[in-house]
Amino acid sequence: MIPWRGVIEEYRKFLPVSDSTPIVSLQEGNTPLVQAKRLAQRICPGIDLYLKIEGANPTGSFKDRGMTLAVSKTLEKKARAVMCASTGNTSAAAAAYGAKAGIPVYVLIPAGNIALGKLTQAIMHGAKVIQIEGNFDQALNIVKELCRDDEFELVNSINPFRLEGQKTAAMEVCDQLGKAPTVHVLPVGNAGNITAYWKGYQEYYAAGQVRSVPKMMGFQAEGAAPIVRGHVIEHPTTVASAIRIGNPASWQLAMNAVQESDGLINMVTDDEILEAYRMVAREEGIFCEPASAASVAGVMKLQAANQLLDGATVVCTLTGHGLKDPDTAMNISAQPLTVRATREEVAAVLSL
Ligand code: AN7
Repeated sequence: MIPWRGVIEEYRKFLPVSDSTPIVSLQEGNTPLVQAKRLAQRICPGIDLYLKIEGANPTGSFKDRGMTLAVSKTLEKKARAVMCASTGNTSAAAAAYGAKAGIPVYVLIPAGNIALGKLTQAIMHGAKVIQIEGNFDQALNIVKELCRDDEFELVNSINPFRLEGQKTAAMEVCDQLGKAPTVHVLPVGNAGNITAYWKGYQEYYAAGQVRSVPKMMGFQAEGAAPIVRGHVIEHPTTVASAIRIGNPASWQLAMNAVQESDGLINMVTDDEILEAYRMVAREEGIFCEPASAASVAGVMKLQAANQLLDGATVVCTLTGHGLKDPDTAMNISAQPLTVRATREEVAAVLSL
C-alpha cells in the first residue's frame, strides 16, 4: 500500500497547485470516519451515524487541511511571513506549518481566552504570540489591516486557499463511505469549514465521484450565534471558546451553502454542547473539544424536532481534539479517588 501523502498530493487535481508550488505538508488528512452505533442508539435510533475525527490531524484539528495549502502558496508567492487571528486552532496550525516551512508566524489571540493546549502549541512551534485585550473579531480586523502589506500573508479562512484545502475533508468522507452522506453536521464559528465542505461535496459530485450531495447543517453556540440571530454579536459568549465568534468572515458563503443544499444553521446551548461532549467521550471513546461537540448536540436537536429521516446517513465532523482544552474537561468532571496503597483499600472501591 502506498503511504498517505497529505491532502495536497492525495487531492491534487482538485486543488490550485502546480509543479512549481513548494508543498509544505505534515501528512494531514486521512482521518478516521467512525460509525457511532452506541451514540446513535442513545440520541438518534434509526440513523446511520458517523463521526469524522479531525482531531486526528497532526496539530489536532481540521485547520491542518487548509494550512498546508495556505502555507505552500505563501512560499510560492514568496511572502516573508504568515499572520492570523485565532480562537486557538488556526494559530496552532499556522505555527506548526510555518515552522515546517521555515518562515516567521505571527498570531493574534484574545488574551486569556484560548484553550491551554492551543496556546502551548503556538508557543512551542516558535510563533510570535500577541495577546490582544479584546475578542477574536477585533483580532481579525487588526490582522486584515496589517496584511494589506504583501510581506505578510494572512492565513485566516478569508484566505481562499484555506477553504480549498479544507474541502478535501468532504471528499475523504465520500471516499470512506463510498457515497455522500444524507446530512452533514458541523459546528460553525467563522463559517469557513461548512463553506469548504459544501464546495468539496459539489466538486466531487461534478466530477462524478458521488451521485448525490448532502444537506449541510451547521450549529452555532447560543451565546455566539450571529447567523441564527441575523446580526453581529458584539460580545459573544460560550464555553466552546473555538467558536466564540460574533461576526463570521464567511457568513454569506455559509448561508449560500445552507440554501443550496436545503440545509440549515441553528444553535445549541452550552449545556447541550457539554452533554454531547461528555456523551461522545463515554459512548464512543472519542475525546473531542467542546466546540466540536456542537455538531453532535445539533444532531440531538434535529432528532428531537423530527428533522432526521429514518435510515439517513448522518456525518458529524468532530473538528478538534479534546486534549486541546483539558481545563473544560476537568471542570465538568469529578476528581479521581485517592486511597491508600493497599489491596484492601483499592478493592473496597471497586464495583461492577
Ligand atoms: C475546533 O482557530 O476560528 O466555522 O481561529 O477551532 O470554519 O470557523 C476555529 C474554529 C469549529 C469553527 N471547531 O470552524 C480559529 C477558529 C473548532 C474550531 C471551528 C473552529 P469555522
